[in-house]
Amino acid sequence: MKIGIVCYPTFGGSGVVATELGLELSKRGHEIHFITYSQPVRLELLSNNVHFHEVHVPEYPLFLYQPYELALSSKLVDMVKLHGIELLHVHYAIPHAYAAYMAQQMLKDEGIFVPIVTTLHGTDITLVGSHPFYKPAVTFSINKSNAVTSVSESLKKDTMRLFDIKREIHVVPNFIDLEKHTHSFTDCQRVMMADDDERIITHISNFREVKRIPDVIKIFYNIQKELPAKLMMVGEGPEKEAAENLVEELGISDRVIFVGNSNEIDRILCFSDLFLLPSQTESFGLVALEAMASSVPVISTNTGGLPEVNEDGFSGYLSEVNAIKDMSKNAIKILSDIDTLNQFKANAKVQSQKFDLHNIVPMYEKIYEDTLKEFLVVN
Ligand code: GMT
Repeated sequence: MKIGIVCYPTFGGSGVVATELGLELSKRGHEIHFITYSQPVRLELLSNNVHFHEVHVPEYPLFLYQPYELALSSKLVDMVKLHGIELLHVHYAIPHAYAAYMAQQMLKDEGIFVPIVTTLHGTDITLVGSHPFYKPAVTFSINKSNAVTSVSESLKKDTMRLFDIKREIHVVPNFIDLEKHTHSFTDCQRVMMADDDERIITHISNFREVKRIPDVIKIFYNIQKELPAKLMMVGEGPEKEAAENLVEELGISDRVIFVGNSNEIDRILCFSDLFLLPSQTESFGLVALEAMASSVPVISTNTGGLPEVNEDGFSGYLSEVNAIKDMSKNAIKILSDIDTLNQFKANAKVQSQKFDLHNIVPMYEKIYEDTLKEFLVVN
């Protein structure tokens, strides 16, 4: 099938899922066209089956905000016509589902029929999408999509609760390529990061408020009082500067390493002992799954889709949002005894196998086939 994929091409989880999905679909014989405003960060190689088409938004002084949706809709129309794309899969409803619907209507006028599959990822529904300023447009574009998927049961429930949804939502959990996270000993450059007796704790995110970055630092502060440890802070975002200040205030600058954005997440996770994700909300927590696939147990909050990913007392622990003491205590419990740590590491790997891409990507293929069939019967 010829599939157009629209996503945010950045380090965020929705872009990562869309990119990994496109790459796996291409291996399974589909022709994939990424249509985004820049090349997705995880898309390294283009090939006969993987194409990238950039959406340009020319600047014009009259506009305070450049009309990205308009440029995206136009690009979708052009690419569908040029490459014979049979289906559009848009990730993150805002504004992708809306732009895809406009493209679909323009194409229909020319006798070309292309169904839209929309995948809801998280804040497109919760923090951003349900805001009164966006809600009517988001409701409309979800209802007008030809198939809708959400990345967790929890996100599906939130969508049904927050919007007036008139169609089925299929839950297709995020997935992981387990082979990419299976390391040989030589891949792990642990010695460069910490002494032998030190535990390495990692946090990876886009440093937005929802990630509760100060909680990460406070939990680490409590851990390092009990045992030798280092904290790796990976990513960039608005909360980073405040995080650096807090680290300095607490006098732990020599034990916290800010790495910035990285395309080598698997290498960092390879030498990590524990992952911290104390988010306010998280529809799934893809990064927790990436950690577990690298045998790294997860201390997370018990919010949104996280309990569907991280099994309490098995792959890590779940605590209430803001329960810094509880998360510190659980982290220390895992880290202070080597047998316990090794058991949790093994469990984390086992838990990640539930999300093997070989089981999940066919769920998307089935949705594409059914949607295309139904759509062509109606049109
Ligand atoms: O919604 C966001 O914050 C952005 C989005 C992204 O593009 O990174 O993250 C969401 O989608 C990810 C992939 O499905 C999920 O793993 C994240 O949990 C989810 N973020 C939130 O719900 C806060």
